[in-house]
Order: sequence, then structure tokens, then C-alpha cells
Amino acid sequence: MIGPNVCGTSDNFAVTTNLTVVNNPVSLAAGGQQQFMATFNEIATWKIIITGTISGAKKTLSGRGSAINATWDGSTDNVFFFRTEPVTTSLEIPCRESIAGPGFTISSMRTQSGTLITDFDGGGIGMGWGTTPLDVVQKSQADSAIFPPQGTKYYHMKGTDATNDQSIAMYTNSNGPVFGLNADPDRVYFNVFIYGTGLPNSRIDLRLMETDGDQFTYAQNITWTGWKLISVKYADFENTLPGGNVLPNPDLCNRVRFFLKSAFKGGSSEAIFDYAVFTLDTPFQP
Ligand SMILES: [Ca+2]
Ligand SMILES: [Ca+2]
Repeated sequence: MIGPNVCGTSDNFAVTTNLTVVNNPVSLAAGGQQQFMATFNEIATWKIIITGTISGAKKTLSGRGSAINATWDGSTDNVFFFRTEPVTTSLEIPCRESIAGPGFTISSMRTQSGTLITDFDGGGIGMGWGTTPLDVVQKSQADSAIFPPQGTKYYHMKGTDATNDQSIAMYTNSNGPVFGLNADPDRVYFNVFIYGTGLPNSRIDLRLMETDGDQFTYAQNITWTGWKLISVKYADFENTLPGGNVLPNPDLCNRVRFFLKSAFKGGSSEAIFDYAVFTLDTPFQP
């Protein structure tokens, strides 16, 4: 042999027990897990790729050894949540053909972490949502034309800044009780999936409003196409209306505002978003 064996296995490598799963269907709610097992005749570096046939969610498990004994908690590596759906699996060993693994069905979805504000499918603690138009608004509605990360619906805003002040429309929940977040702004993250259509000048301001009168803003230019998860630490929002104690107080936050802006004066802007959730200590991981 010339040079190192980049494949990590000999020519005699063989799978001695095919990849199997323990649960079919598998219930992933409330910490439920799927378990994968296989054996080889020598040590190998392996990957299992799990694909949701409806969601397009994808998860890769990996390891090294002469046996696989791996668990999966229902999490995804891309933006799409695994759903109650059939999934396919494959086993990948370097330098070898992909081996189809067992298919199985998800009977209940993973229980997501965090404080869900809205998923636009009826879930979340934010109530009394409504739009305040400030300019020419072509669209401000729950929509389902694009396949979203979660459920069937998301929110879609589109408008034109005819008055040259960059502001187009605000979508906000009503002034209800606080969300019950941790008080430490360095521990709390706000997360939302945003879909870019490629329309230039699109911008959305994410705004957190507190019962003491402070408002904190994170301005997000939407420069990508497709879905992307945006996660921002509460402490990284800027105080744009110091009406309270001027300090970021997640424990006083009771409203979220999606503020459609044009990145430049006089532009048109479009924002599509889904699944607004606060998490503690880490960004959201669906
Ligand atoms: Ca949704
Ligand atoms: Ca405050």
C-alpha cells in the first residue's frame, strides 16, 4: 500500500450484522429515542443518515468502532423538523457503497425545547396577534404556499415603503402576561426561521417589548434565499425605545413584534417567518 489508508478499513471489511432499529414505529415525544445497531468484522468509521420522506429533515449520526449502538433523539441537522412520517436510513462507510438501512415510522414528534411564542399552526403562548400597517402593505397573513420548517403555516408580510421612512408594517401579539423567561439576558435566546425570497432590500426588525416600557430591536437584512434559523441572544438586542429601566429584562418581556422594514428608503420588502421560540443557554436546536 502507498501512503496512509484513507478508507480506515481493510479489503476484508464486512458488515456482519445489518443495521437494525429497535423501535418501529418510534415515539420521539417526551425524550423518546430510536436505537440503531450493527456489527462489523473490524473497526470502521461509520455514519447513519436518517431522512424524513415528507419533511426533508436529515440527521447524521457518526462514530467509530466494530459495532454500532447509537441513539437518535429525533433532532435534525437542517431547518426542517422531523414529523410523524416514514423515514429512510442509510449506512455509510468510507470508500464503500452506501448501504440502505431499515425504514421506520415516526408516530410522535420530538418534544421541542424552549418557550414557543407562535408556530402559526395554533401553538404558542403569544395571543391576540394583529398587524398595524404603516405604509403600502400587499400581504400580511398566515400562509402555506411554501413548505415550512414546522407544521403547514408560517407568516408572510410584503409591502412597499412609499413614505420613505423604511417602515412598512408591524405584526405583534397583544399586551398580555409576561412570557415567563429567565431574567438573565445573557442566557436567553430569541429564535425564528426566516425565508428569503431574493427580493432585494428586504429587512425585518425583531423587537422584544417589556412591561416596564423598554423595547429592544435586532435589525435583520434578509439576504439569503430559502429558510434559515436566526438565533439572537437577548443581550444582543439594542434598546431602541428606552421607556423603562433601560436594562434588558427577559422576565419582563410580554410581546414580540415582527417589524417589516425596507433596508433602504423607498424600497419594497418581504419577510416570511415561522416558529418564534425563546431558548435558555443555547440557540434553538430542532
Ligand atoms: Ca409553522
Ligand atoms: Ca427593561
